[in-house]
Amino acid sequence: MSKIIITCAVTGSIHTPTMSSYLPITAMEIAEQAIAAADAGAAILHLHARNPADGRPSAAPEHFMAFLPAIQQKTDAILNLSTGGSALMSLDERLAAPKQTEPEMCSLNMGSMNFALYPMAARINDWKHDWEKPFLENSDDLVFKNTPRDITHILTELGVNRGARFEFECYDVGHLYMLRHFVDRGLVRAPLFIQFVFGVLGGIGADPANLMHMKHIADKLFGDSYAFSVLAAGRQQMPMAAMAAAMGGHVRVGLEDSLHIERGRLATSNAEQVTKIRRIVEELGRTIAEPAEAREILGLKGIAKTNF
Ligand code: KMH
Ligand code: ZN
Repeated sequence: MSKIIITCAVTGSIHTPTMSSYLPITAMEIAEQAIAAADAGAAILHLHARNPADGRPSAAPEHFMAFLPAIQQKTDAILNLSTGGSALMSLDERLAAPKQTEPEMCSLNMGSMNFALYPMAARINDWKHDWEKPFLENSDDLVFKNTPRDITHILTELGVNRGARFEFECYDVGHLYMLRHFVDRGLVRAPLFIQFVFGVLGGIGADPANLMHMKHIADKLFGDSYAFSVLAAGRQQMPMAAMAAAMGGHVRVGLEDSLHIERGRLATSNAEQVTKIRRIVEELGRTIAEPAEAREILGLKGIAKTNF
């Protein structure tokens, strides 16, 4: 089995400040936690920005630029910018920072879908900020829009024109077929890095049988021209990542996907989750990839060609 790439998704746009005081919000918090996660073994840092005033998800280039240089000065980890942003943002908003900063890697969501966060609101009474409750509750009538035209635009603007490679986020089996369609159109080339995403309400559930099936279909569609990684949102984060590691896949952890380190206990940092999954994968006999090795596996253009 090849070396295992640990991705850490540091803050995301799903969780809100009330849910955990450990969720990084300001540029300094995001940078500190990202650097510590890299030091703990994450080769890829998957990054979103937030408005430091109230923790609201942001895609503003100035919010990204407040932490990207600071992180890259302290680590050679691969900085992977989200193009998903949050479902409330327009595609232009989502792409402003990656277009300007030209990262080595970006996420790319392979289909439009429901992205229902509202069950999380039911568990909270006291909110830190006014925006949080409606943000979560209104996800019952929100489409996370990633049409074939959107995907084509991202592949062209960031991939063809700026040399980025992608973390293809596949939340269901149909998204694998959409990815194959883009391979057939010549807009996507090997080696593919496919993130199997489990446990988002609107996508496939976090169930071992579903991981087997996603892998089975990906094997059929992409043969040996792809590598897979697994993220599971919520409490199945670690078990599903461990299963991926045992199957020869890569893993993603981080507070974007789960706020917990174990049942009933909040993770105190992203690094704590990275340390835990590193311990699990090493106990399984696998070796983690350093950033340089991950760049080689993924065929990235290198830090020198970024613009931050
Ligand atoms: N939050 C994850 C479930 C993106 O940033 O493009 C998916 C994600 C999407 O990371
Ligand atoms: Zn993300």
